[in-house]
Amino acid sequence: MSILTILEFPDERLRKKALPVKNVDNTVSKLIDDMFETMYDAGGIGLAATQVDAHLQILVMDTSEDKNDPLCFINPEILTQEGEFEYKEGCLSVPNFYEKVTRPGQITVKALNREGIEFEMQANDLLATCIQHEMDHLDGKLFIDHLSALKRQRIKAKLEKIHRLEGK
Ligand code: GNR
Ligand code: NI
Repeated sequence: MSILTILEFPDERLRKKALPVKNVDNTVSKLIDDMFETMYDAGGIGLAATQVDAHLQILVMDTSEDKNDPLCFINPEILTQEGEFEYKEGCLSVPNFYEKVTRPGQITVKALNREGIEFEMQANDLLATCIQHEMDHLDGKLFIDHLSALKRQRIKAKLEKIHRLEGK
């Protein structure tokens, strides 16, 4: 397994739209293993393939306290959404910035698991937020796109400065 490099805003590759996975083959399995290792190593609760410059519809997630409940979603689709939930979100691709975002608070999602078997799941609150945050990545969207243009611009300027100083 390997730890992959996580792209950081404003990298344009975070704007690419992910394509559906046609076959859950060994290449996809290896990518999923590497995504889990990368997510756990970075201390995140979710990771989308887009963030590691793989433009396929794959998400990994673990919102459990003990980091022992790995979830994988391939070609996810939201079937229903209801209610509202507000959460102070962060993103491994927008490091060290946290802002409140309101999203639907109860969703049902359909996806393939890592064996390629279709499943449906209901999710609430933090898990629902995380699934929607990750699905946004597959669509080239970031949580900061839910904020005002002014806030987004400030975050962009600060990250660009940090990247300049770090020589990224
Ligand atoms: O680690 C993460 N924490 C988080 C907190 C609130 C809402 C969403 C997230 S996902 C984020 C990891 C990440 O960037 N996934 O794309
Ligand atoms: Ni993110």
